[in-house]
Parts: sequence; C-alpha cells; structure tokens
Amino acid sequence: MTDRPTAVVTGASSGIGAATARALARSGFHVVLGARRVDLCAEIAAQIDGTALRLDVTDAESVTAFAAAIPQASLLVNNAGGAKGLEPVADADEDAWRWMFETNVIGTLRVTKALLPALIASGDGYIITVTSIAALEPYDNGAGYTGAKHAQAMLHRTLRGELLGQPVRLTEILPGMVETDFSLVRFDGDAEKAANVYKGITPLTADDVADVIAFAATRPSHVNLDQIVLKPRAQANAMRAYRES
Ligand code: 8X3
Repeated sequence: MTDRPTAVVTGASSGIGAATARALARSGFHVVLGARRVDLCAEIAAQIDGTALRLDVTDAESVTAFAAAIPQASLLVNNAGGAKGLEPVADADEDAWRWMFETNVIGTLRVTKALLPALIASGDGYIITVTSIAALEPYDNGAGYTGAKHAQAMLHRTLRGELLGQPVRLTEILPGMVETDFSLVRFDGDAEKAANVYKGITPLTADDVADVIAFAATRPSHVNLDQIVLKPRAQANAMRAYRES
C-alpha cells in the first residue's frame, strides 16, 4: 500500500500516456499504468514505483478486471485512443471508423464508468481526458477521427455538468501536433508518411503535454481547468501550419 494518491493512466505504454505517468509520479502520485502492452508499462512502473496492469479499453471484460484491481483512485487520465487513416469521407473505411469510435469514445466511456465510484469515494476526484484539437473543428480527410474526438469530448464535457455537486474535477486536454507514434499508427506503420506530418515543424513532445497534465493535476481542489488547448508555435489549427523548407 502507499500513502500517495493514486492516478490511473490509460494508454500508458508509450507517448503522452507514458510521459504522463512519469510526470505524475514526479508530482507525488502512485501511478497505475494501463495498456495492452503491459510489458512496456511494467518497465515504466518499475522506474517510478508504480503499478502496471493490462488494459484493453475495447474489451469490456478487460476494463472490468482492470477497475477491480484498483481499490482506490483520485485521478483518472483518459489517454488511450488514436487515429486510423486519413481519407475523404467518400473513401472512408468502416473498420477504421469502428476502431476509432471503439477506442476513443466507448473506451473512454467504459473506463470512466468503471472508475467513477472510486473517484467520487476519494473525496477529491479528478478526470483528465486527452482529446485533441480534432475535437474543436473538422479537417479534410479526418472525419473518422474528428468525429470520434468530438464524441469523446462531449462525453467528457457532459460529465462537467452531471458531476456538479460531486467532489470530481474535469479537465479536457486538447493537443495539436505531438510527435509520438500517433501518426505511425494512423498510417499503419508507414514511417515516411508519419515523419512527413512533422516535417519543417518543431512539434510538441509527449513531455510537453505531460507537463501540462501534471500542472493541472497539482492545482488546489477548488480550481477546475476546464479546457487546455496546446499546439506548437508553428501550428495555427489542424489545417494550417508554417513549415520551414
Ligand atoms: C492529433 C492532432 O491535428 O492530427 O490529435 O488531429 S491532429
């Protein structure tokens, strides 16, 4: 057992999730890292005195078992999610859309529902959901992802009202371009396509986003940062960025 408050991070095996687990541990949390690649979570957990648990947010039984192994928690970071494909609606791949809605939307719903009783019972609960600037506006070829991120954001933002009167804060983190394996997953492992996304730009790093999450998580209990949008200096919005040639 630990007297540190417990933070649960989904999608914690890499990228923003892994960086967030480290940043929260530095801020004094006992971090439970959940992801399908539990071996990677275990490596990080060993370094930060945390706990690694297998979690597949697309599998209801996995989420139930995950939550059952977490008797108490005061912070949940809904980070698991991602994009698959970048095609016009006319060419949309239904399986890719299904995956995006299942991971970003239903996955967030499942984990949030499963951990909400513990968060409320903590007396000072907190839900941070990593959506995206894709939750702010449409962009060409991105409807599957922007649609899923808008739906995930609605779930999160609706809770802000529904949980009024309960001891639970809610922060939505909306990152723009962050160099992680996000684009590699989006382009099905095509490293050249993924690298082109960040060409001529200094993108955010996973640590940049994690710093902001840790900042939010360490404000006093009466302070609720509702939404934080963060982008590289060179990015104005999802459709517009300045690239050095
Ligand atoms: C990732 C940001 O602009 O590729 O969530 O949608 S973007």
